[in-house]
Amino acid sequence: MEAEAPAAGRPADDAPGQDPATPDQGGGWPLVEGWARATLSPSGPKLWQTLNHRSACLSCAWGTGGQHGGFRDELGEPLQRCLKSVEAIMAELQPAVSEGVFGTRSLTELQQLSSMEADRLGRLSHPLLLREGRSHYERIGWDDVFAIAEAAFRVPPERLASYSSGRSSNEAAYLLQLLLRAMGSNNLADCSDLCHAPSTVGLKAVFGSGTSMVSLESLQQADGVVLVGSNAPANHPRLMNELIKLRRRGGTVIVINPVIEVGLLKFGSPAFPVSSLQGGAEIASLFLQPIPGSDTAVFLGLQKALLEAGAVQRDFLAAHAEGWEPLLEQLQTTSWEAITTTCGLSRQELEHAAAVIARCRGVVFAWAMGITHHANGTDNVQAIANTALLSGNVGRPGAGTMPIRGHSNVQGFGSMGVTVKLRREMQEALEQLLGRPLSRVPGYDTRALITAADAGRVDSLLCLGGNLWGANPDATEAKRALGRIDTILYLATKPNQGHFHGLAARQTLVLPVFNRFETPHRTTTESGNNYVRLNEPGTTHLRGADLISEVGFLAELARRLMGRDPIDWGRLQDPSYVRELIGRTVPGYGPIATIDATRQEFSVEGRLFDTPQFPTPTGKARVAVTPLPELSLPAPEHFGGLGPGEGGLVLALITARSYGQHNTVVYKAGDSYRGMPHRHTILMNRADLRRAGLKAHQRVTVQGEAGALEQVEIIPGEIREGAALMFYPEVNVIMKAVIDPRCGTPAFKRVPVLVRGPLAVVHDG
Ligand SMILES: Nc1nc2c(c(=O)[nH]1)N[C@H]1C(S)=C(S)[C@@H](COP(=O)(O)OP(=O)(O)OC[C@H]3O[C@@H](n4cnc5c(=O)[nH]c(N)nc54)[C@H](O)[C@@H]3O)O[C@H]1N2
Ligand SMILES: Nc1nc2c(c(=O)[nH]1)N[C@H]1C(S)=C(S)[C@@H](COP(=O)(O)OP(=O)(O)OC[C@H]3O[C@@H](n4cnc5c(=O)[nH]c(N)nc54)[C@H](O)[C@@H]3O)O[C@H]1N2
Ligand code: SF4
Ligand SMILES: [Mo]
Repeated sequence: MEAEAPAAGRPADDAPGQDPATPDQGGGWPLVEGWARATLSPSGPKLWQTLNHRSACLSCAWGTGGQHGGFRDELGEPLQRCLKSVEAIMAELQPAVSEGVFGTRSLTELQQLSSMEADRLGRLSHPLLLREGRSHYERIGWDDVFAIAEAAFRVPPERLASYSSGRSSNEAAYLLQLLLRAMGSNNLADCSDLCHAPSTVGLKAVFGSGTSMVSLESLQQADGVVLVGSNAPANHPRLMNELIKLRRRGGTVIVINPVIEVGLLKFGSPAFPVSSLQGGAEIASLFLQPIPGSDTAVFLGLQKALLEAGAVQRDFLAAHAEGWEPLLEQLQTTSWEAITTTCGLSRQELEHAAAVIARCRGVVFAWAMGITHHANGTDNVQAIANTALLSGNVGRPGAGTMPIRGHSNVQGFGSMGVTVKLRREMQEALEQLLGRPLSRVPGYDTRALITAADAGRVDSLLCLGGNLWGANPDATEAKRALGRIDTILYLATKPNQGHFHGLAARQTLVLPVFNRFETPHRTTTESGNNYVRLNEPGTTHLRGADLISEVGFLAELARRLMGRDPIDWGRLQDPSYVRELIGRTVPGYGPIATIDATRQEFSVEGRLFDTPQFPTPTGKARVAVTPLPELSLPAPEHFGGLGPGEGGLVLALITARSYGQHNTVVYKAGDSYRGMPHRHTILMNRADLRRAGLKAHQRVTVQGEAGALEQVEIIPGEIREGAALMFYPEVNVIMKAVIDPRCGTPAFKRVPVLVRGPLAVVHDG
């Protein structure tokens, strides 16, 4: 299904008044209104003070702020701050949770709170403890916290684990992994396991480096972008500015997405006020709408079309790649029919898109969760990398592969060694630092952690941010598994549902920390474009609160556990000493050791490729065959079938973010851009409704393999036939965890579900 944008309008049967009007551009006036509302609110002055503070934006990993000032990107361009950043800051500027809340509200009451209600309780201000058998969280002092934490960490190392979410600093991340590894545990689960792990694994296999090879400067030299499985208008709004600029200089944007996200057709960015007022700037030059989970087939199709058109850069491959001959053979032996039936796109569409790619001087391939959240997510990433190689689009400015990373410092966590796949170089450097070998017992990634906990193999868990309960598939399993852990410590800025549902067997602690712009010492973060930002110290608006810095907490815990063995853990209270150690042990991070004096932000060395020379043993990229996925859905009977008088059908469910949430934290109820007025909705294609005998706005049951949601309202919209979309985290109760075996990442974007409800009288035509 292809739409030459912006022709992909709403179909004729969408009569006015039938559905709430959805905007015909992303961004636009709601953004301006959002800024105005926030500015005029009581927190307005503090908001602007924070926006101007020299620290990186809290929200996404595109990265804004730092030493260039709050509104500038790494190239010093102004007006580079989006409303999502405001949303994130406003949530942090809330007053403290009021005194009485934890004293008077029982756990049962707290468990009734929605994600938004939990967040709106306010900021955490004092350490809290929930003891076994008690109904309420109680306030405790830091001495007691450390006594409990210390005892909890004195367990056999394989029974000790951490989980982290990429909002904290590099310094905290580094300390977290150093603490666990020094204790003998490699159990460093991280949100990236649920996110871009397939990109890291896939890119490392091909290029020897697991991050984006494209800098912002390089992106600005491209004349083509292929944007796959990304809802950037909502989740990386500043990338939209780059796409607008690329279109203005005559470039082409090819979007590949089963959902026609309105902001990918047209986007009104406040950075370009005139076009914003005129209905937005055109984004997609070409929109391909494949079947969810079929991207490897899409890219095999693009490669086959390049091959048949004589557009494969054979000289380039011969000089700079290996293993490509078997891929060309695979392309020859894979039939067009196999490709097109798998992905649902026609041969003409694929040939047309391939011709557009071949015509461009430089193409950047960018992707997000639509690519990684699949049982073959790593193949998807490698299929993209192969396409970039076959078309000669790597290893020079204006071209390359660019995973669009999630949390603002999730990439920094990986660089700091918070991973179960530690690079050899770093392992050796850490062994030298600690003067002893690290444990060789493989660590638990996030899914393995849940499985191990469920089997009673984890005693203590430290969560540095995040919402482990809410982020996992199969919420029932996650709750049970966490309930089998003895002690869980949650370090967090704000309460979330995980603190009320993800409870340990014996004791659960919720410990309040400073956020990035409040931390009383300097920190650093790394963006998805490999740019390391320096964040200046700040202060909190919370009067009388008893917060701790994450570095302070981890260094003190380590000191109590290990004293001066084998390093002076107490000295790690000093973040510049932590930076010195990072400079010594983290590949590409040399300049961090002197950043306190130089104030020079930098790009991590060895990540950006301006020449086709890659950090593999031979210096060549390693092409690998990517198998065509076999996509099928079970029959309705798999879910218990349809009842008498019921209509319904089995669909591939995409679970995604709305325009008003940050991961498990919901800021706004509805999603006006997709026409979904509240969160208890399912986006479906009209043809599927007719086929199933269901109708728009009817309430249905959405039945997954782990559970069902009742009374879900059907919203008809621009989604590929056979697919549906619902919002995470609420939907996580219905799905089983099916993972990509190469990296443990769950298939959040292709969840088999049965949608069923009373047969509606259908008036067709
Ligand atoms: N405001 C805001 N910003 C955020 C976040 C947030 O929650 N809110 N979260 C942050 C994090 S941690 C992350 S990981 C990123 C997430 O950023 P995204 O990856 O953009 O987020 P998702 O909502 O998961 O949407 C994925 C997109 O993939 C499409 N898609 C689904 N299945 C397929 C498929 O099979 N193939 C293709 N080609 N496309 C598909 C969906 O239609 C959707 O448009 O954003 C980061 N930034
Ligand atoms: N069904 C489905 N499930 C998914 C996804 C999906 O698309 N569909 N997406 C997956 C993805 S991509 C991701 S990344 C995960 C996200 O999973 P997580 O990263 O685990 O979850 P978040 O909701 O981002 O965590 C938010 C919490 O972090 C805490 N926090 C915020 N700032 C700080 C800070 O500075 N320090 C500390 N210590 N805590 C802080 C706050 O208490 C806040 O409540 O979810 C995954 N789960
Ligand atoms: S694009 Fe991302 S990093 Fe930039 S201001 Fe928006 S949320 Fe922050
Ligand atoms: Mo993510």
